[in-house]
Amino acid sequence: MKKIFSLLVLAMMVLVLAACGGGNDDASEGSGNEGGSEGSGETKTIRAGIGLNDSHPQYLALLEWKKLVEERTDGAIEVETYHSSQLGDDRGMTEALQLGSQEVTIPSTAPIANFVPEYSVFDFPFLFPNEEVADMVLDGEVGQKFLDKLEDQNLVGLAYWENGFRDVTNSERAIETAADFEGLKLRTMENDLHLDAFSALGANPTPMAFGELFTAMQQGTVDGQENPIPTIYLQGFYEVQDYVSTTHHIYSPFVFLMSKEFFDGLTEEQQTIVTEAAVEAGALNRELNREAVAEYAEELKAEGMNYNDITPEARAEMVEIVQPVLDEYAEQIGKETVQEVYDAIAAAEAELAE
Ligand code: KDG
Repeated sequence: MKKIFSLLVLAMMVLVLAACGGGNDDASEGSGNEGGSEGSGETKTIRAGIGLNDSHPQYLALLEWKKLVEERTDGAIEVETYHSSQLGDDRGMTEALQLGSQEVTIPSTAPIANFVPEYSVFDFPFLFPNEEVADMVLDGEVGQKFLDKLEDQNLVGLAYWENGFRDVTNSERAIETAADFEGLKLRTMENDLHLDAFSALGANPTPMAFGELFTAMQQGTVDGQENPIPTIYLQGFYEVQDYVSTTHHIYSPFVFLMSKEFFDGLTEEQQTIVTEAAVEAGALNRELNREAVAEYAEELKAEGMNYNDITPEARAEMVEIVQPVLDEYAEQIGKETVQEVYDAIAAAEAELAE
């Protein structure tokens, strides 16, 4: 009797404990803490990882986000930042968010298409005519609709940041026309549309995590790659590449992702704080990135890279060559979804032209 009574008391105690904070243990293992300023007072920790290095506008803006979140939550949320693929590659980190073993990552839309196939539309070559139109579409209704699609994947999209217009570098030749892609071993992000588009252009593309890229170029495993100018300069690609050609073939948005489990564990006020801070720091990311493009293009020339722009005719030829690939993906993604994006782009262009 006495024994059962003490067991009951014990069970009661465990239940009471679980009710008022047991989750923390679980939380501390993976998805942050339940408490926070309004809650139990325990600090919640966010591990935020990216692939690019600590001099890239993406990381500088992430540090700004950290500052805003820690200030506005009076330290109830602490942010640990990791750069240079320290926590893994884009796909691995996104999976870690789904599992709740990491809280934040900011990949390009290309790897996200492996989780939400509709995101491939954002990587349609030559889709966005310029950054202003991209901002209007991504920060508008269509952009929000795509962020909402992430919830089914246990992810929350807080904002769009900018990777930028992607250009091609390689160690073989200048890309003047589509024919210059012939047989070029090109690294691409892990995205089937990128692979199919570069195959259609005659290149020999291979998907690879960002963290492996520099070594692959150094060892000649690949002849080249494609990324925006700030990445080409700040990651030191000019040390292992001779040619940079401003194809501007894809405008690459970043998506600021948070683990849904962690986000749902925040108070409403904290959810607003992390989201508003992601939008504000995103504006800084875009500003720094656009300044960096102009500045670092000159730096690449100064570093001895052979720098060429492509003509509108050459770009039109590339658009024509990849169009059948886009038609195929539009079928897969859903023509309505693709048309919605095209309509939003046309509306933004019209508004800017007024
Ligand atoms: O931090 C983001 C990077 O991991 C990645 O998205 C960079 O554009 C990129 C690439 O080519 O992998």
